[in-house]
Amino acid sequence: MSRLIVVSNRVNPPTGGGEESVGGLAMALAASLREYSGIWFGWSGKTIEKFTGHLNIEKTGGVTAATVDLEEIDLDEYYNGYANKTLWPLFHYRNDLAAFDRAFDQGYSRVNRRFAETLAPLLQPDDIIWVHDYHLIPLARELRALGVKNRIGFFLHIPWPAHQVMINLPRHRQLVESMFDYDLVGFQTAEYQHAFEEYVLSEAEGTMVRPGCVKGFGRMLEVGAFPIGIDAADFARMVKSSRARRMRDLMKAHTVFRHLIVGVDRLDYSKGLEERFLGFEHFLTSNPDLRREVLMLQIAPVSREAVEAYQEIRARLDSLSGRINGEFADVDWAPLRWVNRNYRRDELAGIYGAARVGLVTPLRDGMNLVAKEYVAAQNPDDPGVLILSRFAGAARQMGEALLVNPNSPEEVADALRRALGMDRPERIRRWSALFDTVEREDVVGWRDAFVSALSGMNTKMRPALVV
Ligand code: GDG
Repeated sequence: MSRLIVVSNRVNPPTGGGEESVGGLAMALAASLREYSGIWFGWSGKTIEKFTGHLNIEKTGGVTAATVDLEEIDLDEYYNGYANKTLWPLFHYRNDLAAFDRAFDQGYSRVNRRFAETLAPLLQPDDIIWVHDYHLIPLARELRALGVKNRIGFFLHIPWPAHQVMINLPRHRQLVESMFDYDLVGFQTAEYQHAFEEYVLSEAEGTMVRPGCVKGFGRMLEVGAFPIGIDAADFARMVKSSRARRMRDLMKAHTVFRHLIVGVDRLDYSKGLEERFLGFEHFLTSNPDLRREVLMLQIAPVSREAVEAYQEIRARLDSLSGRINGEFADVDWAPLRWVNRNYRRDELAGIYGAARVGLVTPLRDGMNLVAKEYVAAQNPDDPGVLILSRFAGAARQMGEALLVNPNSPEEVADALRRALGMDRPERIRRWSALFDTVEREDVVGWRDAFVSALSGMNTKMRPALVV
């Protein structure tokens, strides 16, 4: 039997204290590895003056973490540079924000090579390697160059853009060709998978060998859609915890006679926060009768602060929230609470549980786990309503939500009005269907589907040994 080696940019094993780091990928991987006790390899989050390739090995919460420190310049060029100033905006259709800088490109290749050189000596012949996300697209190529013959899979957590968007990337062929060194490439939805296939057909002399197998650059590659889920069982446990209950009671006490509308997102331009605020403003303007019956809470812990676009969005939202409160607030009420703090997961569960509406309106999102967490936190007898962007991968699985175009303030405002007026039987009917999906298609199912497709067998893997 094989060991499972998970590779991602950051390694954040759970601390067990509920204070895990923010971000969908970290949540999902921690949950994936807990059961396998596998090895999680990646960057430590620390920098050193000169890269040594020294491995820090630590066992936390049932997960063996093997991490390396990177140099400051690696962070600038690879993490803040190519990953977050080039690929992230481009893959989220923000070509206007994408920086194309040769130094970023070189830093990206260098760090992928460093990761490969550090990881390769740890590998045993029958290990299965699962690489995650846009930071590490060429990792398999680097590993193959070192003679690694293991099965290697890749999962992209963010959207794969349409062909015409993708070709804005200088040297896009080189990047995509490197993906053919994987045995399996997974996407969040069939739509992203098809966009990838279309790229290969148009740009790489490609053909479809059969559904799920594409030929390009003269080589074959298995591809598939593996929609990620949340750790539904763990979330259900957390919803019942005393901290979650206390938070829910606190929020309820703060919103007596009012409905709470909640948004929870990393502070990121892809999450559509400005458009969401404008939609809420439109709702307040066009529904004077409902105005004083609502309170919107937007939690948005800051992220990627070293990237200018992220500093700018915060300033714009500060001013927009000031304008909305300035216009509508009264002596005893302000419509919008805008908070940049990071909350514990159990507290978030309590906040979701107190909210009559979950407002999840990204402009583009690979999946969006907040939508699933909101559903998982509802009281089955009196659930809230999920308003979800059509452009989140989650919309493909969550058709019983109120689906909206996040760019349209009218649609967002109409959906808010509809959600607030929805009777209990309809809320229960929609929520039950959503909850069913969230529970059935959870993170464990996602992991098992990907790993068994990659390994070509359904057997459970043996726990990894500490190296
Ligand atoms: C990427 C893709 C894809 C948020 N605020 C706090 C907090 N969070 C947690 C949420 C949720 C996670 O962060 C965010 O996950 P998302 O899926 O919504 O978004 P990304 O971070 O952009 O994740 C995304 C995901 O990868 C997985 O594949 O779904 O499309 O962009 O779990 O609860 N957690 C805590 N405090 C906060 O204040 N503890």
